[in-house]
Amino acid sequence: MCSAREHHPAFKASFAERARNTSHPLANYLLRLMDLKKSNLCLSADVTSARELVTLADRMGPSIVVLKTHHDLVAGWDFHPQTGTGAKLGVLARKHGFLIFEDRKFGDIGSTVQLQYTAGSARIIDWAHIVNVNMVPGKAAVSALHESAKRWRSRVNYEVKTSVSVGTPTSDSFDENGEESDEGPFSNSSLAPRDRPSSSGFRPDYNGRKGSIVSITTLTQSFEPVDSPRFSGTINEGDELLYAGIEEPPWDRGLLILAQMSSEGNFMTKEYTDACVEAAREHKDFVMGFISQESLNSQPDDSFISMTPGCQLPPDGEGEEDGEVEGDGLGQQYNTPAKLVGLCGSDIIIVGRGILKAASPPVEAERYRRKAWKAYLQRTGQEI
Ligand code: 5BU
Repeated sequence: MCSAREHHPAFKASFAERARNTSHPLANYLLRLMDLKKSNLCLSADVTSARELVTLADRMGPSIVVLKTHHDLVAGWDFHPQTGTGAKLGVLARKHGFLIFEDRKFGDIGSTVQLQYTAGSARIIDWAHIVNVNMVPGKAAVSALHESAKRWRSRVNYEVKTSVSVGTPTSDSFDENGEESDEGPFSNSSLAPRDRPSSSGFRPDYNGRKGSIVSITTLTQSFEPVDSPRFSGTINEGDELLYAGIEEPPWDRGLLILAQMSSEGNFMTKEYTDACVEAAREHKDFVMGFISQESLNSQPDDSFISMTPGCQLPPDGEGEEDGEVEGDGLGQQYNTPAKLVGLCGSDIIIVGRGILKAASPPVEAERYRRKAWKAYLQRTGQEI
């Protein structure tokens, strides 16, 4: 089911060693976190209410290194940048030591994916450390997301204070070129992502022509450095803790390229997968790895992380490690952590229903964590 990659140095290297050879700031952080927490488990938090999601993240946080979300299937997602669901997950991520991965699978032209990443109600880039891209539209989606992440990174540790005054419009208030930022045509491109004004007194239309003028709003901004995005919402005071033994994650965002899928009969050919690897090498300081069914490191200096969905264990006690696991009847196929991590060289297993549907999800998460970690130790020849 997977082509062996054991000849690549990363296959046998410990996560700590790989961290030392990885220049990507977030990949470096994640590998060190895995080593510290003895976990290579990502929980796919596919629950349908924001309340359940936040509770789940808090309960499962101790076992995982990545929390994977699909924000668009969550009812009641609160979009407030400082107190909303993304910010709450951020607090829990710092408390338990995990990264947030929004499994958004961007798959459109460059300009659209930039807007989907940085704008809209969700402003995914503000709260998700990691996102992924479906590269079917071509490599431009990767470079466009990279560009957005760089722009966001250069502004993010400045909080913007805005003061708003309303006055008479003047003709030179308009951008005659109709230039748009990656946050969208109606946004003020000079503002940091976390504190844009919600409305302005005029709106150029999409062609850059002057819109109708109601009044003109003048914004005065001052930029104040901040160390980290602090949550100021309703989570208990005591929850604002930091996971011990490692610093907070860097501001640098990471991208995973969707190189192979777990679903039966998917159309991701070898040619497509190879093109994903090529794109990753072209954007090494942004692409941290792949969603794939095996390690895709092949050139000597490749140090990409492979994260793998389609993972389940047979029930406790029934040939736990080597047993076959049936698919879900809707196209999903499953393999065990032993196979994915031990044989195929995957680094992180992504598990949803295998954990979520268990009688005790935290106990089951620990069982998955132990199995996936054992497979990693065996692969890298470390003592169990
Ligand atoms: P499961 O309950 O463990 O089957 O959930 C798997 C999750 O991983 C789910 O959120 C999928 O959307 C996601 N997934 C996947 O299953 N297979 C893939 O190839 C990719 C994502 Br990409």
